[in-house]
Amino acid sequence: MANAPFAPGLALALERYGLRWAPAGLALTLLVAACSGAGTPGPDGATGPAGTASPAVLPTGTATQVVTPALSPLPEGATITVDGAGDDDSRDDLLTLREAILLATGTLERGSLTAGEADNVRGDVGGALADVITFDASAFPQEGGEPITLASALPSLSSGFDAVDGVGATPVISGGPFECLRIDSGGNTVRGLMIRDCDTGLALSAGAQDNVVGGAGKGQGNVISGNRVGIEIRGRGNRVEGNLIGLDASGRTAMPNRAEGIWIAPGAQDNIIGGGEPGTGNVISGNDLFGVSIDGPEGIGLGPTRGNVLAGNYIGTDTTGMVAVPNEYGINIQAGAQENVIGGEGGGKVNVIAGNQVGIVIRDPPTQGNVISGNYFGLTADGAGSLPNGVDVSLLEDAGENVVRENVTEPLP
Ligand SMILES: [Ca+2]
Repeated sequence: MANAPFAPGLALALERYGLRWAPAGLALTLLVAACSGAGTPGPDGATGPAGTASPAVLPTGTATQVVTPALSPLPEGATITVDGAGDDDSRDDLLTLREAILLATGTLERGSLTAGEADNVRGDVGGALADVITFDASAFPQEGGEPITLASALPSLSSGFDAVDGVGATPVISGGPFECLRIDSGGNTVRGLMIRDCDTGLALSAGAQDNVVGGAGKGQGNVISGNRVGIEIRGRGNRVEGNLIGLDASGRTAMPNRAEGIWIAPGAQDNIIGGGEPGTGNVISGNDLFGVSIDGPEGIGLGPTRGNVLAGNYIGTDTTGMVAVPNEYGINIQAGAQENVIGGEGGGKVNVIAGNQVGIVIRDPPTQGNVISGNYFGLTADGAGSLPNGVDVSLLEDAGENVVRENVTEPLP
């Protein structure tokens, strides 16, 4: 462990985005945890209770198991094919994404469509059914297609168990200074999209539960880049898998979200970013401020931000895991976020946190019980080469007790 000068960009960067910053006296020193090699004891700074390295075992006496009620699935509904790249809701021959969401959530009646629009709706449709919105590949080709340029936020996915599925086409949603797409319900899927130029690309509200953003299969991941915030999560039990966050579709070039790639916002619980199964890892790189920020409820009066898991992601590299595409801060944990897990036991759960200016920063007194274990810091994804962060782990002096142990910081033999 060593003291290192405070990275001068942090306070300024936080201020730029309207975020709170610790008192100046505390900001002057970073406590840098020298991460241990594999299998060796944690650094002095890791003062959490023993036996907490496994993500399944949270610090004794502090874990609150929240049982999330299971959602009741809805019966199968329509397949709705979007063939218009416009953003209108008008009775013409083309069906837009806006119209498709209005149909799937029961706001637009099928009977009011023109014949040309109704041809794009196969099966019974509406808010009581699980509808799938797909995209006509001839209208959304891989090369030379037009983006869907939004004039305002899309209608939210409010009725549950719908899917917006861009797999097989190449739909690009280009937004503006608003939340482009919002999920307010449970069991929805959003995959195969590119979402850019939005204030927030995709927002999962406090009522969003058990949704899937992306997926492990080929083409199921989304590209959510070039926004202010890529994905905002306030709900519970959602999964974010196989996405590119802060990179363009090549997976090699930065297309920054300006604040957070993924913002796990106050009150969010039990969400999984990545997960450890093949294909579930996200690549979260190139973002101007934070790759992922886990933000506690301090001073806001919401329930705890707890039990969120980041596993199997590349944070600060390209899709190969071998080349740096830096976030300023790979991961930020602050404002009383508790008992979140970065990494975990088992090869697939390794986050590769490399190439960033700072790998992880943890700060604020009530920020405690978080476990950072089993990750590669400053290494290529194969563990064999060096791909340094400026600083791997910055435990600010005002942070509570967190566990940083059994991460790998030296190239494997
Ligand atoms: Ca229309």
